[in-house]
Amino acid sequence: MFFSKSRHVVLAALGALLLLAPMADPAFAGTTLDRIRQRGELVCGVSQGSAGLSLPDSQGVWRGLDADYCRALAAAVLGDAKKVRFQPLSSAQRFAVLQSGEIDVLSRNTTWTSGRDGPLGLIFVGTIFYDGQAFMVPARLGVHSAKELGGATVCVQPGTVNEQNLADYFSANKLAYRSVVIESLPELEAAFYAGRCDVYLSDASTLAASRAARAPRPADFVILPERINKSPLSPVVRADDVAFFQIARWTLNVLINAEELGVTSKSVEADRASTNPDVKRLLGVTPGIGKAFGLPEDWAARVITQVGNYGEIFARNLGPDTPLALARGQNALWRDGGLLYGPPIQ
Ligand SMILES: N[C@@H](CCC(=O)N[C@@H](CS)C(=O)NCC(=O)O)C(=O)O
Repeated sequence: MFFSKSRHVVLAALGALLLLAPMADPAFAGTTLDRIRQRGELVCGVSQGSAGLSLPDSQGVWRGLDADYCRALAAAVLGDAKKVRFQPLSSAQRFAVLQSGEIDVLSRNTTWTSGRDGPLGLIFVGTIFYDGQAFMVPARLGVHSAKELGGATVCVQPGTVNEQNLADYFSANKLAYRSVVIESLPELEAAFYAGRCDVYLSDASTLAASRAARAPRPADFVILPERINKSPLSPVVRADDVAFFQIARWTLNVLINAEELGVTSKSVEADRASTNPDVKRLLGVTPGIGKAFGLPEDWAARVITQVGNYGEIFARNLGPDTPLALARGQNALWRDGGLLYGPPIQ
């Protein structure tokens, strides 16, 4: 009797779960765009805090290149860059949370690799920042090259490409090492700056951010010159919604094209009167860019007005006037010797 009653309870609970499942899991209800519009905000997965990329300021406002990409996408799909809910995620959590539909887009210093783009049911939007992984060490060690790191203790976060690159680099160079794996970035950084490990391995931008924001004395730490991999950072969306993927990809392309064409947040209004055919298409004065993606013709104009072009976003978050003081380097436009190249809006 007890058994059959409890079995009924279990079956009823299962039934309720099955009924609720499609509603509970937003990934299965309509298109991503519909859900964003119904909700009235874009849910964007960011890091738990990396200066220049995604980090709340003293007022709690998220700042950084990745945070601004979320704003640009919100301006594209909702017409308002402010309609973003930022969801901080650890390295290990990020893909599962996107797969489950809890967030619409992951914009979180995530390296684009074949092992992630293919099998996870996810798709990478396009490179927003060309990075490379590097080692940071205390200056007092007197180390000038990664080749001198034999026998070092290395702090590394799980769920990152850093872990594998660490093993690959040390084995290729026949160097011994010991890894200290710490999931939470604040804890990892505390361990590194307290001297519990000799080396902190991550994307060079993350290291520069950490040193500027968290080192007790930034000058006491050196980022070694070697870049041990290519680390193209890209936003990520689910692969099952191609229309949303294309909006995400062309939002990035709009930011790059706007810089190429010299259209800035300040110049958009005046540029509507431009006679340059590329500018007219970008701003929707010559129609096409709206229809192509099922958005209003002025969506790109709103993105640029509200968030700026790629160059403005870079300067605001990472450039020489910020604590990170990064040069454009590979993230300059192709015509300036960098890798950024916006496919034509036509
Ligand atoms: N780009 C690399 C590393 C990304 C990553 O998660 N880096 C760590 C620092 S080592 C980070 O940003 N953590 C922030 C956090 O956990 O909130 C990847 O995609 O695997």
